[in-house]
Amino acid sequence: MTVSRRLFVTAAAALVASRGTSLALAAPAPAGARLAEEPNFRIPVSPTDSADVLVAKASQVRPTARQIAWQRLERTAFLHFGVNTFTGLEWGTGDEDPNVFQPTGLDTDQWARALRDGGFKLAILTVKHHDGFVLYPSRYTDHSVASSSWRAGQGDVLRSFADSMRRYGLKVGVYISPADENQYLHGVYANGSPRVEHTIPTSVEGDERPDGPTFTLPATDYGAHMLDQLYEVLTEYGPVDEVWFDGAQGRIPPDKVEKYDWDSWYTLVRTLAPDATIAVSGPDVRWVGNEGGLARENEWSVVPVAEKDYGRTDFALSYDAADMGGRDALVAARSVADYVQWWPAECDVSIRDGWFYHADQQPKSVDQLTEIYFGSVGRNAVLLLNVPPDTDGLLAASDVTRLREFRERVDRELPTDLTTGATVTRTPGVVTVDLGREREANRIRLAEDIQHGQQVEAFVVEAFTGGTWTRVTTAGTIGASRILRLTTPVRARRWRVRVTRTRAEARIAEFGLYRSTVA
Ligand code: FUL
Repeated sequence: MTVSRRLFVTAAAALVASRGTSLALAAPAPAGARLAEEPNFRIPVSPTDSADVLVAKASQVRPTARQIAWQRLERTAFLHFGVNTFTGLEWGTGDEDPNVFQPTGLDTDQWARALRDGGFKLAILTVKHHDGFVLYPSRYTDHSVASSSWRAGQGDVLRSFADSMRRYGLKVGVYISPADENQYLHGVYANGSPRVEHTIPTSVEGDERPDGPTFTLPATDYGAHMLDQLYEVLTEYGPVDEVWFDGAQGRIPPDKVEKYDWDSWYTLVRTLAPDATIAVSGPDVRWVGNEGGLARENEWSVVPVAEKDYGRTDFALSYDAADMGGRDALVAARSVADYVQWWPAECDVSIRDGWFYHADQQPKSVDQLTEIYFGSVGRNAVLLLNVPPDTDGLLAASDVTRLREFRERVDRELPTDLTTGATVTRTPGVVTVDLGREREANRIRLAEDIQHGQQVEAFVVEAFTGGTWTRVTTAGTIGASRILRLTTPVRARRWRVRVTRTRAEARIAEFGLYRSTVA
């Protein structure tokens, strides 16, 4: 496949370049081809598909390996930190004095310890928010930590963050805001420049970077700026597991619209960070549709999607539709959907009212966080809880305590699984456990083996009491993780889950029973 020194690869393939070798990626394949190596990740639908055909197609959709790994994380954290931390704003202006950024006590190990002790497996840093201020010294902007007198312009929050997270066993995620007020003020963002081929990374005078892969990708001036920054972040800070792009526009005048070069950005990410999920303006992870941390009662990971500008996956239905992937939703979306796609939900919510730290705000209570846990992880979604560092560069003591209390509470809600060591019998659609003696339970945890898709539409949990199988509770979807709470504990030796409606063969991977010690 090598033609002289050009390497032609499908955009999803990893490109490994030896030092001193400059390799160029050919113009990216269209998004459809990009995903071709993951054939069941999405399946085309047509307006003439019947309800049964749509459901059959949805049942054939499968997650990618990186999506399966991501869904297992369950608890992930967001860290909103930047100039807004010091100006008190939620959305910055892009013309801030970089010198306002003075986190004199920055201790990212403290962040990592608190998150680890809270049960979090990955953390996403706002490397760039809408103001355009970046938390590492970038070659491509002065609106960065390097322009602050903090650490004499030598500070690098991204470096400290990435090192600390890995030291404490957390994965690393980066949020790079597509909207960029500072680049707008510099006439780069939404400047009407044509989409033409750019060589990335853009060469900079005096650049002492060792040679690495180069890309030739279509982009506007601003699109190339994003590519250059993504390149820096993804080549100089170790492996990244989640790249977070949102859809917000910041305060940029509404008539100044930059049409983002999604296909080129995705190509770069897939090549430089092949394990990274691209969320939520991305193909791998979907915004749940609210910022309250709550998934739908029945949350589907297979949903109808529309392919928008330059390969961006978008909602076929409204982002906050009450039903996103049920039979009715599939039918309602068929005239506007291009595919049914594995696009699992991420629930982002802040521990405080704002995303950035404000001294007058308080963290949510343990009860609130627990409701969020059951409403997200308990409903087939991943929790993305924001914990904002303060002006010292530390997580507030109250938040650190709350994170630990939250973890302890979840541990008490779901202590030892009573089915450990139980006799398990499986028949089609039914899993029965015999605990050996009567046990009392009031929490039930279920999971499908999502390697085989998401299939269950309805199920009932029963306990053998008084000589007969008695209904304990009933619900709809399961997916990667479903947790049900009983208001009154049930005592029984034999328990079973019986799937009552499914799209294809149901494969129950987990059926756990717990006695919460909270109530
Ligand atoms: C949104 C942003 O506009 C908010 O400021 C925040 O970063 C949230 C997580 O995403 O799109």
